[in-house]
Amino acid sequence: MKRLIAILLVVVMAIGLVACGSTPATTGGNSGKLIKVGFAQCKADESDWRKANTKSVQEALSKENGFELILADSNNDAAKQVADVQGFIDQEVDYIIIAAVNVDGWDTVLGNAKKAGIPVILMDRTINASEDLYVCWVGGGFYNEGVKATDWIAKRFAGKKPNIVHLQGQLGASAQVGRTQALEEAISKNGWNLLAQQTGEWSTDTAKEIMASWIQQYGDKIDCVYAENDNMADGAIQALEEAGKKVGGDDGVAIISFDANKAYLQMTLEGKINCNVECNPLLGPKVAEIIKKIEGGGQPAKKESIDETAFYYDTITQEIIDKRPY
Ligand code: GZL
Repeated sequence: MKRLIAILLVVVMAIGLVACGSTPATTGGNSGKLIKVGFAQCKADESDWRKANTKSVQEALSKENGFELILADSNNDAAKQVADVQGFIDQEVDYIIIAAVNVDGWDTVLGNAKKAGIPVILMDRTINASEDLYVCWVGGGFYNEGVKATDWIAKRFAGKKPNIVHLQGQLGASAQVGRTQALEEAISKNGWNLLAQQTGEWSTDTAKEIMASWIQQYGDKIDCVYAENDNMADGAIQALEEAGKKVGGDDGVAIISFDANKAYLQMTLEGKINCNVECNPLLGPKVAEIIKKIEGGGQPAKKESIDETAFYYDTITQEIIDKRPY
């Protein structure tokens, strides 16, 4: 009997707690209490894209907008990022945003967040975990981005079997997984040659080093560079130019890039990058909107992918670039 009363008591308290946990006791809306949000970023300055993304979240989830944002930078250490999220749970934040370093390793900590009644929003990167462990995901379609790029390669090298070198993003990041999958599928479908493949960690300098060694190894055999972000494409271009190789245009080493940050769209207009596939970093306002929707008792869509396009050296204009928000 005593145990039953105890259990009942616990259940009542738990319901009370969950009620407190899932809909923060007070919202920025009517009580003026700031909505406390833990933001687990992968590496805040890993690329121009990531810097724009971090800024977008900080601006949208500002105090003026009713938020208290706590940024945890995992420096691309997946284990640290999981610990950062556990830290947010222990701090009893109202919401958690995650831009996952790695697709795997999330079940336990997201289970803890769920038990604590803290809604989790995945931003940009997807993860391999059961969907009931997070409220929703918002971001770009990485596989489709890759298909846009391989479609361009198929057109440029129609009837040929180009030799491709592949600069991958950080291994295990969903952006890398999707863009790599699209390339590997196109290579096997079209019989293209993958000369070399290595992670450039999203970094210009790392990509430049790797590209310099590939130029040593393969010289003029390289027909195309598939770089999984703008910074790595830039590194590859620098190495090629320093080796006196013709880059981009109609007859240079073809350069594929992803992100389409403004500075690199300028390089696309200059013909140095042939195809630049957009990936929009300005996800802050969308995340703020989702939180406010939940605060208002609404349920956001489970998946929200942002529209994306691609830019080509032979069709882009200065006017297009000048209108770009990032
Ligand atoms: C893509 C994002 C990737 C960018 C890189 O959405 O995850 O991470 O392509 C960034 O530039 O670092």
